[in-house]
Amino acid sequence: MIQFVTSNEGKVREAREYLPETVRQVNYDYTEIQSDDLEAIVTRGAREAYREIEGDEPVLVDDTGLFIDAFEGFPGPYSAYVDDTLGIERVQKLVEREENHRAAFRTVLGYCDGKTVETFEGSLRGRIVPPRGDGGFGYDPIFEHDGRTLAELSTEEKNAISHRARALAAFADWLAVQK
Ligand code: ITT
Ligand code: NA
Repeated sequence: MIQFVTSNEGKVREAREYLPETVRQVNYDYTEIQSDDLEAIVTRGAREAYREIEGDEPVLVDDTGLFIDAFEGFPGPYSAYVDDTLGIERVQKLVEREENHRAAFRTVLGYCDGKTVETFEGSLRGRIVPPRGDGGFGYDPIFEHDGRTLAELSTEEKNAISHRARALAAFADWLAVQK
């Protein structure tokens, strides 16, 4: 069993489809240190969550950012704040005024089982477009990859290509050789 420490149900849905292990969602608000380094954020977060959550089941945390080329990678680690304040439609309108609409999603997973802390990374390139589709979550409606926005994909289709799926794949491979 793995305790996925996140408030985001979309992340949990994707992880459940991907991992052979049972995934339990745990709401614990670990400290997200002010950093532009997702690895540092999840390494600290996974350690803290493991220490603070009762029991000794391993924990997994996920920090994801949208990195927009024209804005030198902004909002990146501040993507949740920008989603909550500006909102994705306004982000898209700002990008529309730029020549370059390209962007990348990047996910870093942090795993801690008390003995070791490991991180796993995945990314996906695409471009920012006016919102389309009603699947997915977060920035998915404005992120187009291969002609479709991620909100136009089923969970299964998103899992075949996404930043999170690539990180989950690396994690699953690592877990498999630990056994
Ligand atoms: P937790 O920290 O509780 O896990 P969160 O939603 O705050 O949940 P992040 O900080 O990692 O998670 O997410 C940053 C923002 O990016 C936030 O607005 C998410 O909705 C969004 N996001 C994360 N993964 C995404 C994905 O696969 N597709 C689209 N948007 C995503
Ligand atoms: Na977060």
